[in-house]
Amino acid sequence: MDQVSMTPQERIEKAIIDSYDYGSIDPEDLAFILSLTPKDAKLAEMVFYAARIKRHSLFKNKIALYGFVYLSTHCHNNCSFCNYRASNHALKRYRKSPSEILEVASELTESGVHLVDLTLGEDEHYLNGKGFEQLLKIIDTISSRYRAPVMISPGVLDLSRLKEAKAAGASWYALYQETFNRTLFRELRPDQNFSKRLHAKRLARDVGFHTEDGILVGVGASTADLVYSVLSMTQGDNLQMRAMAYVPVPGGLAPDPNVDPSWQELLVIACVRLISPHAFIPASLDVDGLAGLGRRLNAGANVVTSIVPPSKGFCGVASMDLDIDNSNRSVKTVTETLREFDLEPFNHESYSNSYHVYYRREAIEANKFFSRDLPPNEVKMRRKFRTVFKNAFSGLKSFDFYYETMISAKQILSEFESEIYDDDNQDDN
Ligand code: MD0
Ligand code: SF4
Repeated sequence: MDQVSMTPQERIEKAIIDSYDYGSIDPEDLAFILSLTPKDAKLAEMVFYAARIKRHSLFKNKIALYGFVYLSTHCHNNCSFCNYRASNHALKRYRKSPSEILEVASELTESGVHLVDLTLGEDEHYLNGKGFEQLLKIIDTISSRYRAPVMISPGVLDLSRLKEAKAAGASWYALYQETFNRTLFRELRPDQNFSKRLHAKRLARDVGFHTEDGILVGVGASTADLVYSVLSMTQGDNLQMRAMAYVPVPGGLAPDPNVDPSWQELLVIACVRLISPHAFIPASLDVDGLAGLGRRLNAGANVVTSIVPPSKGFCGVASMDLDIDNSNRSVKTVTETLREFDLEPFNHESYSNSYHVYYRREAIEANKFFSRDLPPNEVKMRRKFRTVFKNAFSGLKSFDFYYETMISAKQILSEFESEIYDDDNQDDN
């Protein structure tokens, strides 16, 4: 059956089954999913549901929590979507001192975050000379003394700085491409080099970093652009991938009137989960605060990012102060929300073990379903998921039926849990 003669449900089923069979989704089907609107909520829920099952198959009900330290809001760049662009003279900027940074990082790790994300604008002070050495010391203290993995998000770094940061103890490098359409990229990140930015992530992986890439939605990308960006990003060997809705900034890029960016963000999250089930995918508190967390988790995210302690004068990125000083961005409030969705934070050891999912990815991608090289559990799990979906979808008469299937799938999930995790070394108790 070609895509044209399919019903919308059939099309989505095909995309989901393809994601199991081939680890990818046809561009046309992806375009169909990414252009669903809030009016198509029931169709979208099929995608979100499949994304949750995929998340569960690799991560169970465990979610990672990342602390966020925006240590300097000085920046020489002029990104049109960003409050901290150099041309925004209306903004009061700050540059925190090493002791302020360490104080907030230690508070975050004590509160239970799994990782500390050190983010800064492209600030000459911290990226050169003495400032960079201070930054290296900070990385070293957090990773060795506070024993927390460190992510750095300092913009494009050259190879020697990447090596130094890695040697100091950083393990993650985040650098968002925002779009893979180069024309749009020039509008978003004027005077920056698309290829150099992409290459920096490759260099980072070469020196041993895990990398994160990201797409910004609601900035005027066509559906085709968005499809291209999702497919490009998921081919890029990133262990973490995100979508973030554009929060309009005063005097900056005008928001795209044709899309609801927070909604489209959910669709991208779910599609990335289907294509790259092993990925860490953030639900950021930075866009819609705590209130937006549930729907992002429902779409298949498995990391809560942008946990920021209150009353310390540290900002977010997309939203500068949303939910910070009311303490809504804390491990405690986030954990309460997780519970409402039958989810809970990883314990710290199982968080580190969860990386192994990534290292099996190559085997998974190369061998797909039926290879004998896959661990027996993996083969079993994949066969079983596929059957569940086939059965659920072949009997699909109406959405009511679909919702019934969802309930019985809960049952099946708990069965998976024992099967997949029993002898698979990934248990975390
Ligand atoms: C977030 N505000 O996670 C942060 C930021 C940078 N690595 C991350 C965009 O929402
Ligand atoms: Fe600077 Fe980053 Fe903002 Fe661009 S997005 S202006 S690099 S802080």
